[in-house]
Amino acid sequence: MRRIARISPVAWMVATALAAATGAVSAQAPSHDKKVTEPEIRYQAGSSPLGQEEMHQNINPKAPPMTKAEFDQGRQIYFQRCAGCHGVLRKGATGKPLTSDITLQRGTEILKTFIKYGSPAGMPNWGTSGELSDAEVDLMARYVQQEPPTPPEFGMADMKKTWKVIVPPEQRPKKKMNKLDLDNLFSVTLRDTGEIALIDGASKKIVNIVKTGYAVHISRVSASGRYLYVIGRDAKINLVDLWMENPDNVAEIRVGLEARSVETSKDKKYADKFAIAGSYWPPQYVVMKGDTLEPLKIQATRGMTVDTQEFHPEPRVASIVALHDKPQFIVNVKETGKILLVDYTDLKNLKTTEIGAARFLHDGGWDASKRYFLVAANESNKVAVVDSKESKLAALVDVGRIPHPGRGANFKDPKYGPVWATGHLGDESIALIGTDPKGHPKSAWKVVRSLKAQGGGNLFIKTHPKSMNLWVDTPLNPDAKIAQSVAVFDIRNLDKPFEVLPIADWAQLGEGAKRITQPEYNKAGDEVWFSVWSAKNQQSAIVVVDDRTRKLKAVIKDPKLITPTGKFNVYNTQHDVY
Ligand code: DHE
Repeated sequence: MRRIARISPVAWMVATALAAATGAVSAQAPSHDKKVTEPEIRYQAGSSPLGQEEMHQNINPKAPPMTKAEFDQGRQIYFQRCAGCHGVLRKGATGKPLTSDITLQRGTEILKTFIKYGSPAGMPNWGTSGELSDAEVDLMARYVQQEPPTPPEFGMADMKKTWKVIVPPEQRPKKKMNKLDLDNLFSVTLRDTGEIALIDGASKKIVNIVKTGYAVHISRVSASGRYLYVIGRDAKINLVDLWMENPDNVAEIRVGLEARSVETSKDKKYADKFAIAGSYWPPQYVVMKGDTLEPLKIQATRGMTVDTQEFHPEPRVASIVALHDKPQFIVNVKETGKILLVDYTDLKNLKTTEIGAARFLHDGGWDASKRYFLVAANESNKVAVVDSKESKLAALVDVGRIPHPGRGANFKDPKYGPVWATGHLGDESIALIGTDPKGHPKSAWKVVRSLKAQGGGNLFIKTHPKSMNLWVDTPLNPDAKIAQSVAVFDIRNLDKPFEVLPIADWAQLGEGAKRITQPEYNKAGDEVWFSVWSAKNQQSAIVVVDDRTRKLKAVIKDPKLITPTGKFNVYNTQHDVY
């Protein structure tokens, strides 16, 4: 029976220092002797829904004994707090490996010490902070000495068992049946209820709440603007038909046991024809029929790492983006550091170009010309630049600590010309990378300017072709004042200090975390929407700011608006406007 573990809003990086404690050195992972900042700890190790999956468990006779119930409890804690960094199979990911050959050597007492008291390498003090009881500390110290359980694979038969066409294409409207301005509709992630809210951009009213996957993550829009694809961390994809009288689900499928990314074919000849989703577990991607989600082609991503050319058993699929002028998807594979250009014209004879970039690829977006795709290799502190016309790596750019662009922000720097910008999780800098090798060759593919925002813990930045503002959130900064406000720069004069807007104060909510995240523009580019992300049992909101005056324009509050995080304006998402 698959129950999905509660996804705790703040994910922790538990076992990083566990590995530090065991002296585990792996050629694969970057050195973790650097001090891990608190925002990094708060974000990196995403909790995984795999904790609830039935898994085969080998008993290691050399390891301290555990009961079945203890295994199950240990597995849940591991997937809630450690898998995001150390991998499902504990072979290491952004964190070091925790395989039993390493952990057995250290033994229970050393492992317990690290779990209880933490370490300067950034391991939180799980015991003394009260997050884990002494009994749980002891349990985890024994658990990581056992063989890691192996979750099941998830192939075509498994996918087809979960695939449902709720409304067949032939029974769907032949034309738009509602009066909505779809270009200015927003799909809003309601993270912890497993739903999205469809909000009308003009009236700010909720049009519909649509049931989706658990711990829903992102939405993407089909080339025609008719279909919305929504993916949950549990790897469930929902297809929403925006032409229906009341837009709602028309198909769904699970593409694995854990996932984060979904995209759709944007080449003119293939508009709405295909969808693609990439999973964390199993490590693979699948191409589906765009209008029914029928799974067509599954492709594994297991393979050799770009740097040390060692086999990695679970390279997770991070961001995926579609080219607008070629029938290709760009699939970013985290642990191998490889970028795959997947040609979808002939799925039976799949052509893929594999581009070696840097490990720990995560999120990214197009430059303003939509020829270059820039993606953070976050734990490598680099941005990889893919030239989609030449199907080659154009550059690897060194940036600050843990770049996290979302899709990034494109604008014209007064001195250096067209740039793409990213913020960082691990420091307060904003890196502006020149993106115009023809017009500004001296600036191309280097950090031409580094701005200082409020602090570390940035997740998303945003601007709009019609805007003079660059917005920077810091939801994971430990200082509540910083986490509850945003910084905004004037892109006409980047030497001017940023202005801070007290977004959480404007929302006038009760007590609660109220982290401000993910600026998103409306279609006209004259409003910026911010999520005021409180805990599930506290009030959240969306604050709308007038982009020209930077004044408060509206606050959207509704009891159904629970843990809003990502917001995706249909037009801007369909056309990759950012
Ligand atoms: Fe995300 C995008 C992975 C935590 C909100 N997130 C992405 C993408 C990936 C990813 C690979 C790019 C998808 C694409 O473009 O195809 N996110 C992960 C994680 O592994 C991580 C660190 C841990 C986890 O638990 O999943 C994680 N992400 C979060 C959050 O905690 C956030 C802040 C709140 C939430 O809703 O879960 C969050 N992630 C987002 C958003 C985007 C995103 C809003 C899309 C940004 C965009 O503008 O496209």
